[in-house]
Amino acid sequence: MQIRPIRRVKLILPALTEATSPFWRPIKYSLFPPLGLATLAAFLDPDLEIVLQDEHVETLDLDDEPDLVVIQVYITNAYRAYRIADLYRARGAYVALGGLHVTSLPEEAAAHADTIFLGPGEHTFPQFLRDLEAGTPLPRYASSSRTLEELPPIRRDLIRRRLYLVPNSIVVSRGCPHHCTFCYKDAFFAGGASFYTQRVDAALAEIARLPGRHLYFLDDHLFGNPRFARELFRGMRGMGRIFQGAATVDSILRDDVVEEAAAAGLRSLFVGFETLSPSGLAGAGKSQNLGRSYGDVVRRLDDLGIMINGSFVFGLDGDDRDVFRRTVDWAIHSGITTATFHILTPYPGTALFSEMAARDRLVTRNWDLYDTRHVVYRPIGLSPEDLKRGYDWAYEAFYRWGSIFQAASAHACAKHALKHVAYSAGWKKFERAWNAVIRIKQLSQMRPLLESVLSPVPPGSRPPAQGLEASGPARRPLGQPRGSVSR
Ligand code: B12
Ligand code: SF4
Repeated sequence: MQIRPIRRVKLILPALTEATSPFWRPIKYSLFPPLGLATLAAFLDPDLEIVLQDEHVETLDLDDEPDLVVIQVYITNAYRAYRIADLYRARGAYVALGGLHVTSLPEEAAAHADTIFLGPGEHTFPQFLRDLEAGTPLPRYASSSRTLEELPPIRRDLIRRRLYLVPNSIVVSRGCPHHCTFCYKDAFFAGGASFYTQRVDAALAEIARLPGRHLYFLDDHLFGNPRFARELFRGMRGMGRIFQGAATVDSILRDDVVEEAAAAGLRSLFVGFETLSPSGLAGAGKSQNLGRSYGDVVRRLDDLGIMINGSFVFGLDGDDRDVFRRTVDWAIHSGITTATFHILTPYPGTALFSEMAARDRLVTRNWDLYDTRHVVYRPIGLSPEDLKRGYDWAYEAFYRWGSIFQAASAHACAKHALKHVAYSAGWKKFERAWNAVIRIKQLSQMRPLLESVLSPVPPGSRPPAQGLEASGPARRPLGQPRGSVSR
């Protein structure tokens, strides 16, 4: 093809398919800006005309004439991404596709791109730009060199901050040291290191550049390298930040990193509990959760005033019709603040996908349905209908007002209980209010509210921390399992 001189560059995050479905929750998709694309934009010559558009928060302008189009492809925006790619290619633009789904299924994506990228883009994208300038771009670049050192500062100026509740999203590591069979990470990081961190001083400098108080670490596992995490949190002390992040069950119990994090401003943590069943954990390769007391995890975080977003997956082999009730009961009685439930989803490229395909258990390859809300495989021990019904029931049951108050009452400290109600209800009970705020483009006005809900509970108002038992029940004994699921 004839490559036009590159003057105008457009970076696009197409809307996930949910954007046009009844599941669309504008607030969920107005949380974080497209950090990956802003990271890539840093490698472009700043003198170029660069536009970054996120279809979750704005209408895409598709009437323009960029010379280079860079599109990030997730599994459930893949078809939309391909349509946009085809449109721009027909107009003579050079189209580059990358991201998780392109890495999983490069042949599929290649039909819609001039160049595809496999894996993280920090090294391949600048190489591509050099090749493009020389007139010799390759059809495919696969990342093998992995480091976050010496990277140019992310082009956050291209992000329209006021359209997001959490514009200060940040990643200080990539990947994760674990190997759960359903996770994207082994496939995405194939061909090189699958867990690596920034240098602590560079991470601290990036944090210092972020305005405001609140941060959200999008790292898969913020405590994955304890030495790095400890130094990072020590460096953050005194910066006056409050932040959220994600970590594994074992890392919370392992050492003092969680205390360091709390002292630095950690106020809420996403924890992958996934299942209460040891055989389910073993089957999913989730050995880091095996034999650990979830009750201890909850107690330790609660004692530090850290709210918990628990992640749970339904449909693992061995799950029966009672799994929904058991899981929701446990989450409520343990005082989990927010819960994210998933229907097990075999993403292409994962060990789980290969296994399901080999056993002929996949019932569809319509990627739009791979959103963890649909059953796309043949479950064992549950019918697909029971699985879907149980999943819907779990959300409904966990976020009932009664459940929210019951879960909040599990905290020993009244202020923590109040924050629990505010955070959980704020996330799930005021959809219309969020929609109105988003419509008038005033989401940034809500940030102080989020910050006040996340502000620390003064140590004096908390009961003294209890010692950690080797294992034990959650804060309260579990309710008796109560038969099969009903709505
Ligand atoms: C933020 C986020 C979201 C946001 C996404 C919006 C946004 N603005 O990005 C929201 C909240 C909407 C979201 C929703 C969901 N998410 Co999400 N999310 C993330 C999260 C935590 C961070 C993404 C991020 O910013 N990473 C940091 C940047 C720097 O990396 P990056 O985006 O991957 O970009 C790099 C590369 O991909 C590459 N690249 C990307 N595009 C391109 C293009 C070109 C041309 C090139 C060269 C390179 C390139 O280069 C970039 C720099 O290295 C990831 C976990 C993670 N740590 O990545 C999960 C993750 C992507 N989400 C996941 C899931 C499962 C979901 C949900 C289904 C959950 C649910 N049930 O609701 C939904 C829906 C997603 C879907 N339908 O596909 C999974 C995806 C699994 C998969 N195989 O697709 C992940 C990996 C979490 C996990 N560990 O399982 N998510
Ligand atoms: S611990 Fe989380 S991020 Fe790490 S491999 Fe497992 S699911 Fe993926």
